Amino acid sequence: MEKKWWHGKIACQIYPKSYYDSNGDGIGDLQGIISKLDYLKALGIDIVWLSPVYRSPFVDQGYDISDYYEIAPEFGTMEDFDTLLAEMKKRGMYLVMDLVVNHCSSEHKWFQEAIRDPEGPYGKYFYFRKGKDGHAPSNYRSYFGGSMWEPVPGREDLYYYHAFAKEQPDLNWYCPELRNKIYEMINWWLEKGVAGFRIDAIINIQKDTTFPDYPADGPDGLCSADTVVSRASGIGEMLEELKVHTFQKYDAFTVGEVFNMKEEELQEFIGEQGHFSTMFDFSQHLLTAGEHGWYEQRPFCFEAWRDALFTAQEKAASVGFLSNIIENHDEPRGVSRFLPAYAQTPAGTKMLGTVNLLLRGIPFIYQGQEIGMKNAKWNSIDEFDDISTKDQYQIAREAGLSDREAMEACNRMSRDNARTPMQWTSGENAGFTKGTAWLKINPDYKEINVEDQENNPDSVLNYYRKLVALRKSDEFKNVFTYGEFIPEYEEMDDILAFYRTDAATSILVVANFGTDAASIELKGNVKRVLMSNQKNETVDYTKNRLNLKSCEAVVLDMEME
Ligand code: TEU
Ligand code: CA
Repeated sequence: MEKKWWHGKIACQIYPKSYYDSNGDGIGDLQGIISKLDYLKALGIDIVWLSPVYRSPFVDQGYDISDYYEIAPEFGTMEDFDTLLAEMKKRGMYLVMDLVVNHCSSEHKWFQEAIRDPEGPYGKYFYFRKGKDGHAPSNYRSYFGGSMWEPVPGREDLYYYHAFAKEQPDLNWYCPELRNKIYEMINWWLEKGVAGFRIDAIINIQKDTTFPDYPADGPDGLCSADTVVSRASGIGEMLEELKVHTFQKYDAFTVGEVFNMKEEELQEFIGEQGHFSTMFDFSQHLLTAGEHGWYEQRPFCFEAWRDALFTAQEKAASVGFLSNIIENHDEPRGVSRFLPAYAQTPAGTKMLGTVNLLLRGIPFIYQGQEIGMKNAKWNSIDEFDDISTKDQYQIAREAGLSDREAMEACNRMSRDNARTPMQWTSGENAGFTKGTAWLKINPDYKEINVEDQENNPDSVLNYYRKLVALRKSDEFKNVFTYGEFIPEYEEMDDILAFYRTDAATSILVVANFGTDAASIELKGNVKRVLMSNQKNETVDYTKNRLNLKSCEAVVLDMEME
C-alpha cells in the first residue's frame, strides 16, 4: 500500500459554535479555538476538522453558507482564521474545513440573483422546475420535513429544489459553470494552506434531473430523501472530476460524508485511487434507524452493534481506510447511545473509547467525547435549537405520540445532544462563556469537565491521552495503522474483542460490555499489558485465562503460539 501523509494520524471534530467563547457573546469562536490548541495537542490530535465557519444565516447552523470566501462574523475574521492556521502549523497540526456544496444558503448572492431572474445566468446554478397540475414537480420529502420543492415567490407555478431546508437550495452540479466556481473556491482554501476537507452530504449532488415521482412512504404522500438519492446515478464521474481539479493537485486529505453508497462502490470511493482519502463509517449509527423518524428508532442491541462494526472493518480491510466515530454533531452522544445504563460510568466510557480508537481506520474524536460528555436532559421542545429536532418532534406528534413520548424520542436522538457547549470547568457556564450560552449547557458539567479531569490521573481525559499516545507510539504505530483487524471471541455474549496484527506484533483488545464478570481463554502468552481501564491497572490473567469484570477493557501485547 502506498503510504500517505495522513495515515496514522488522529483527527478530531470541532463544532465551533460550542467549543469556546473568547468574547462573552455566548457563541464559540475562532479565537476560542486558538486558545485551546495546546489542549488539543496534548490530547495527541493531528488533524482538526472544523464544522462550517463561513458566513451563514445559521438556519442549519452554518451548513447554509451565504459566502464561501468569508468567515462568519459570529466566529471572527479572516485574520483570526489565518492566525488559527498559522498557530496550527506551528504545532504540526492540520486544518480540515467543512465543504458544503450540495447546497448553499438562500441568502447566497447566486441564489438571490437566480430567484430574481430564474431564466437569467444564475438560474442554471439551481434547479427550477414548473409544477404539475398545481402541485410541486415531484413528491419528494426534504430531510428536514415538507416538500423538497419551494414555490418561487411572485412566480406562478415555478419551484426550486432543496433536499434540506428551504433556506438551503441545491446547487446544480450538471452546470459546468457552477462546478468551476466550486473548484475555484476549493482551490482558494487549499492555496491558503488548509490540509483538506470533510465533504458534506456529497451523494446528494447526483440527481435524476427529470425528477420522477416515486411511491409514497408516508401519509403526506411523499417519498423519503433516501429514496430520491438512491434512484439517481453517475456520482462516480462527478467525484472524479472534483478530485482531479482540486484535492489531487494539493495532496489534500478528504473525508466523505457518504450515505446511500452502493456497496460495490467502496473501492471507487476509498481505494488507492479513490474519490476520497477516507469516508466515515456510519454503520453503527444507521443500525437502529426508524423507518419514519426518530420515534421509531429500534432498541440498541449489543450483538448487532458488534456485527456492524466488524462487518465494516472487514469490508474496508483490503480496500482502504474508513474514519471511525462514535458521535458527531448530527448524532447523540456515544456514551448515552452505545452503553447500557450500568456502563455509563468513567470505566464504561473508557471501554467504549478503547474499542473505537484502536479499530483500523482514522479515528475522529468529537469534541467532549474525550471527557465522556453525555446527552442532556431536555424538558421541552422549546429548549432545542436544531431544525431537524423540531421536525422530528412534529413527525412524532403527527404519528399520534404524546408530547412526552415525542420528547423522549428527541431526548434520545436530538442533534443538539452533541451541540451543547463544551464543558471546560465546574464553574459558571461550564467555563464555556462569560455571557449567556447560545444553547443549553448540560447541567452535568459539575461532574464532567476538563478542569477536574486534568487533575485526576484516572480520568477519562487522561485515559484518552494514553490511548492516543499508544496508537501513535513508535513501537505500535505500524500495527495500529496498517495492521490487520481480526475479530475474536464473537461467540461470547457481551465481549467485544479483536486483534491488530502485523508481521512483528499481535495486539489483543478485549472489552466486557456485560453486567457479569467474564473469563476468556487466551490463545497466546501475554507479553505486556498496554492499557487497562481499571483504577490500579491490575489485570487478572494467568497463562491461558483472562478474567474481566463488568465494563473492563484491556489491551494486551501478545506472543502468539
Ligand atoms: O448531514 C447530512 C445528512 O444526511 C444529515 O442531514 C442526516 O440525515 C441528519 O443529520 C440526521 O439527523 C450534513 C450535516 O452533517 C448536517 O449537519 C447538515 O444539517 C446537513 O448535511 C445539511 O448540510
Ligand atoms: Ca464569541
